[in-house]
Amino acid sequence: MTDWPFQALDFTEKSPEDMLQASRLFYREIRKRRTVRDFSRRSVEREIIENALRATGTAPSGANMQPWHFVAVSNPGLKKKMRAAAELEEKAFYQHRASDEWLKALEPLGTNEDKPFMEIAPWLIVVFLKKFTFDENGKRHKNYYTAESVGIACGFLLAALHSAGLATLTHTPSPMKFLNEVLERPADERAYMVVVAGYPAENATVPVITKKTLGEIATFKE
Ligand code: IYR
Repeated sequence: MTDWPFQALDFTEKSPEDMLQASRLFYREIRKRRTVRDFSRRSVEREIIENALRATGTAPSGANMQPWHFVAVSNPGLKKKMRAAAELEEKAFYQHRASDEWLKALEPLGTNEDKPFMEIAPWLIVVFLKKFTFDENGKRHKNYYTAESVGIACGFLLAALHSAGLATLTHTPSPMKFLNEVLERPADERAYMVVVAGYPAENATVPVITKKTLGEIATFKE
C-alpha cells in the first residue's frame, strides 16, 4: 500500500443501452476525421485550442510524468519561418532521402515537398517530448514511456480538435530539430509532431483510401 492520498473515483455509469449508443456515436463521429491538407485562412478562436490542449493534458502518461509541452503557433511570422524550414527538409526527403518504396507508399496520399498549410492554417500545434522533468531544485528526473505517453496525448489532441469541429493534419517534417530553434525550446525537448488545425478550404479534397475492417485489425478470444 501507499501513503499517498487516494480519493473516490468520479465515475458515471451508463445504462447498457446508453453505453451501446455512446460507443456507436463515438465511432460515427471519429471515423469522419480525415487528414486534411487544404486549409482555409479563416481564424479559429484561441480558447478552442486552449480547451483542446486542456483535454490533451488529461492523457495518461508513464508515472504521470506528463512528458510533453505544446507550442500553439498562430503568429504569421513564425508560421512562415516554420514553413520555409520544413520545406527545405522535405525537399531533401522527396528528392533523395526517401527510398523508392517509401515514395511509392506515399503516392496515394498525394503529398509532396510543398507545405502551404503551414502558413495558411490558423494554428500549428507543435508537440514536444520531454525525456526529463526538472524538479524545483533543478534536479533532473527521467521520464518513462515517453513515446507511448506523447503518442496517446496526440490521439487525445486530434480527437478533441475534431470534436470541436476542426480539420486536422499530423505533420512530421524530418528531421524536426529546426523547431527547437524557431520556437526557442530547450535542447532536452524533442519535437515529436506538428498538429495542424483549422477549417478545411472550401473545396478541400481528401484521397480515397480505406481503413482495415474490424476483422483485419482485431481478434477476439471469448
Ligand atoms: N514527412 C513527409 C513525408 C510523409 C511521410 C509519411 I509516413 C506520411 O504519412 C506523409 C508524409 C511529408 O510530410 O510530406
